[in-house]
Amino acid sequence: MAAFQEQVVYQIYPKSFRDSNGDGIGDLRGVTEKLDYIRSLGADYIWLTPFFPSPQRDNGYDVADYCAVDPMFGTMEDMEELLQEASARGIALMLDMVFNHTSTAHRWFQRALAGEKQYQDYYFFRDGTPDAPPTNWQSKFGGSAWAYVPELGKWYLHLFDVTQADLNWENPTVREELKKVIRFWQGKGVKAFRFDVVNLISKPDVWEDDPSGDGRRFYTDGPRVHAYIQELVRDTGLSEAVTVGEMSSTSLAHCLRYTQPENGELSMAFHFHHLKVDYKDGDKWQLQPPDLSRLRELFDTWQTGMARGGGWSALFWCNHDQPRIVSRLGDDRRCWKESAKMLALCLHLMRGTPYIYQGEELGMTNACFDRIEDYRDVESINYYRILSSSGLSHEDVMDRLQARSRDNSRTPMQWSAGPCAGFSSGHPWIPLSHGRREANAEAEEQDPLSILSFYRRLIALRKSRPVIGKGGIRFLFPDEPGVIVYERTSDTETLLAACNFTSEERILPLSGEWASAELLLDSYEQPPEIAFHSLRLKPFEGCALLKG
Ligand code: TEU
Ligand code: CA
Repeated sequence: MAAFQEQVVYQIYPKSFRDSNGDGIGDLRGVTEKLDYIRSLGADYIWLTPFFPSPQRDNGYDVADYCAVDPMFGTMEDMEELLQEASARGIALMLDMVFNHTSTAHRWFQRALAGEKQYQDYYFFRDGTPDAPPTNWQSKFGGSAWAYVPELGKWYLHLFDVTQADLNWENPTVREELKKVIRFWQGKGVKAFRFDVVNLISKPDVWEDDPSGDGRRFYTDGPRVHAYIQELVRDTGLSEAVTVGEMSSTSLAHCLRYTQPENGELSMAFHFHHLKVDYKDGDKWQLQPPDLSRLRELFDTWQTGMARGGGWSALFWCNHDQPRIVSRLGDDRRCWKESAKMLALCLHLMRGTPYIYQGEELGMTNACFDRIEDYRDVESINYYRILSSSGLSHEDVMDRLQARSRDNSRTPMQWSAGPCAGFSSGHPWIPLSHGRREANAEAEEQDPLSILSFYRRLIALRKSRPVIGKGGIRFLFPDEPGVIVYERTSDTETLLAACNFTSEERILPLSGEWASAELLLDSYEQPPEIAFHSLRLKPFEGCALLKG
């Protein structure tokens, strides 16, 4: 297999991907059924989000047993079959290790609750009285990050839901337990891993209030995080594997350390700054139109900085926590196909390993739920309550959920225009998107101009043009509003990607040598106009040119 620089990862949220037995819930056999589809896309890895036994408070990110399969998703035999069938098609599986916290249903936590001191040390339990949590830190899903257990007279820390208790990595026994989990899956042949919020695992030595924030400054990229990752990687031979860490609110300096090969940490990192340009004052729940200058600047800073320091990024627009990108930065009404393709081109030709989230390759749009009862996500439901009680009207809160809810990306995968979009023969656990239904695999499969066909071409291009995986990167036109243009270079060729993120035409001055360049891809059917000294981009047009 080629190195991960030339590869592409396809993310599957199994609950919403394909239901093989009609109970309304996607499952592992559903994934196996669709392997040929993923192969035809050209993806090398499938990142499978958690399918482990779980109370499903956070759709499986609340893990109760790391080494088993939840019956709602199937059996261990189904998992083994999936591994085998994927491998027969040259596809490797990437499993999702949620090691910052366990579900409170995990037996470790249950034994802690039963009073076993040894297991209390697996978590952060602190003595106290019900009126005074140890710190003022806030949970990422709203409310205090501490929960009180009256029977024990103690508080425990949960940076996410109250049923997701943070693990105490300071305790060497915890670190050994987690290594056993990696070895268990390696024993089944798994060679790639994603680590959920792994930059939050090292908590500070002293617990203190955050005078102006939610506490993240104390535990984000915490004091011993690099040492813990290095130890985990070294002791489980993970340097041979492909690994990616999800880095919440991180910094460029830390991402370099997480991913520079000589540090013995991870292959690559997810960082999120580019997905906050439509957060007003950095607050996810306050809407503002995307700040496109900021977007360009962030890509420049991170791409150039990671390249200079020899780090590696996971490139992504979409995942199971993010709204659909075509609804967010594109125009899903008037320029649906063109903007979906432009966004794909812009991301895939940058320096890093691209991730495609199920349905993104079809141009699936946001859910557009208009009733609170349609939402399933714990964060959305919590924030409905929090925002409503802050005095906002029902309509205002619903607008914010429509724009920001994680359920936007969790609606059933659209396989066809048929009943239930071909996802299930039963009643799906979450409603279908009210957005575009023509975004479906059956309709796009045979259409050479579909978004799906465009993704296939982009992936094939990465594999045939080493400059995409290996070349340097330089951003151009810093002052041109609403466009992102960059150049990728190797010793022998130069690729130019030019993307218009606006609904107006943009004309860019371009040096004469590009007039004779090869047009590799364009988000429109008609190629762009390349006059001798200018490139004219239509609304949401993206194009890639190559000169030898
Ligand atoms: O997400 C981490 C995370 O902090 C965000 O993506 C979060 O969902 C968002 O900022 C809330 O606004 C990871 C998983 O991807 C997510 O699904 C889990 O809920 C979370 O960790 C806890 O395990
Ligand atoms: Ca099922």
